[in-house]
Amino acid sequence: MAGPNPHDFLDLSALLNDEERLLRDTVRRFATERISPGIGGWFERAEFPRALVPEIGALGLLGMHLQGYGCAGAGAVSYGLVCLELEAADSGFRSFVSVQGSLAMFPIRTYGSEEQKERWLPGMAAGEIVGCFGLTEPDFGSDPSRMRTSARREGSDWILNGAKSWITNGGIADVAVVWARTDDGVRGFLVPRGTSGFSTRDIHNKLSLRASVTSELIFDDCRLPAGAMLPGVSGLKGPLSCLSEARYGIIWGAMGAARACYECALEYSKTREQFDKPIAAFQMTQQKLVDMMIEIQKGTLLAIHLGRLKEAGRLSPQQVSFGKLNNVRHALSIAREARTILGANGITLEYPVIRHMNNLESVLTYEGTSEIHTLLLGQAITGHSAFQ
Ligand code: TGC
Ligand code: FAD
Repeated sequence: MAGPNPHDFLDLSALLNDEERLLRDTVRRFATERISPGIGGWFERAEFPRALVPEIGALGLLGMHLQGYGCAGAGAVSYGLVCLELEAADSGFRSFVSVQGSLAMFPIRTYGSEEQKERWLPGMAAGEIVGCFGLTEPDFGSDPSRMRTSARREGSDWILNGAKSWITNGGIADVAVVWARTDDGVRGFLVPRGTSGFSTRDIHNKLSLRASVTSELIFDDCRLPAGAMLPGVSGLKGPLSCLSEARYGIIWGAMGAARACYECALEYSKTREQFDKPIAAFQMTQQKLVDMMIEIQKGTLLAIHLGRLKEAGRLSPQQVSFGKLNNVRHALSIAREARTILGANGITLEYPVIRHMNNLESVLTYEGTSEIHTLLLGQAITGHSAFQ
């Protein structure tokens, strides 16, 4: 009898239904055929291939976990599998899908007016309209409650002033979901590209997530009509609820990046020979590969469990923090170990490992740093807040 599959040791595939497996295989094929051949070059040239966005839309992956307005209404595990397969190619593509679906479309779907939903969502689902999410500011990252960006009333209009930083898709977005302080607490605004007083500036010289656009958003007396505000939510719970959605996708995505590193290191170790033997035959290499494989299987099992809780409407933000913290830090350590197995070859873009490793440094920081998620969990188990 054949032993367990080195690529799915615990047969986690058996925990998925036929529809989920079909979706996973379709997205894996798309990633292998359409992303993997170009990714080394895009990363090196710091390019995001926007031309692929309508293809991703045509596959039904944008806002896929939302209902109506051209969205697929898929389950949480399906959405997670998509994140995993895209991030196995590159974190930049999972980032794109997270921002578009969970951070831009989700607040419009959940908190938007009927007019806002009809205006933006079908085009965003199709990949014809790109969105971004502006919460972080130059001086306020982990603590967005102190944001300075403000919106004040002038007649029925809103006047937006301030700046957002580190915004994924900022420079290519057709619409920005921007969170600003008002007399009525934090509110969300939909700011179309081209609005007078709104400009963007891309952030260059990144050594991580190079195949992803990251930008500043600048608002200088930017005038918006009354209908630009999201009517359905006020307070920080608006943006924080979006973060729960996107963080959920990262739980899965991180395992995709980790899997790509493990598979690359496993194959490399079987063909690279030193001291007259494949390096896979050395105990220390096996220790590294086994530790990677175990953490990937555990992290993927965790993702499936959290996905099923989400589908049952029982997933808490703290459980999302558990998954994000655990899976991203293990993915980063797997990428670093895989890099050592590749020796010198591990530092080139000829192999995916160092690209994933560098990308995961951003993934560890964005959507709540590992320290913030540790504090959220610490608060959940002790009852004491240690944020300040
Ligand atoms: P706190 O007092 O705890 O909460 C304020 C209100 O929000 C509610 N809430 C949530 N609601 C839904 N989901 C969540 N996850 C929620 N967390 C909190 C909370 O119940 C409360 O509601 P109410 O009704 O009582 O007002 O807020 P705080 O100011 O103490 O903040 C807590 C803290 C530090 C955990 C929060 O600020 C935080 O998570 N900071 C990290 C910031 C962050 O993650 N930024 C990410 C920016 S976006 C990004 O990185 C995109 S990268 C995308 C990519 O490319 O993939
Ligand atoms: P800081 O908050 O300044 O933190 C610096 C260090 O201090 C961290 O280690 C942090 O954990 C630690 N720290 C802070 N407070 C505490 C505390 N109370 N206790 C212990 N340690 C603490 N933001 C968006 O709004 N939209 C986006 O689309 C977006 N995309 C991004 C894309 C990329 C590539 C990157 C790198 C970031 C992106 N971000 C985005 C911003 C991201 O969310 C922030 O970088 C993140 O929230 C951390 O904020 P900061 O960088 O200002 O770090």
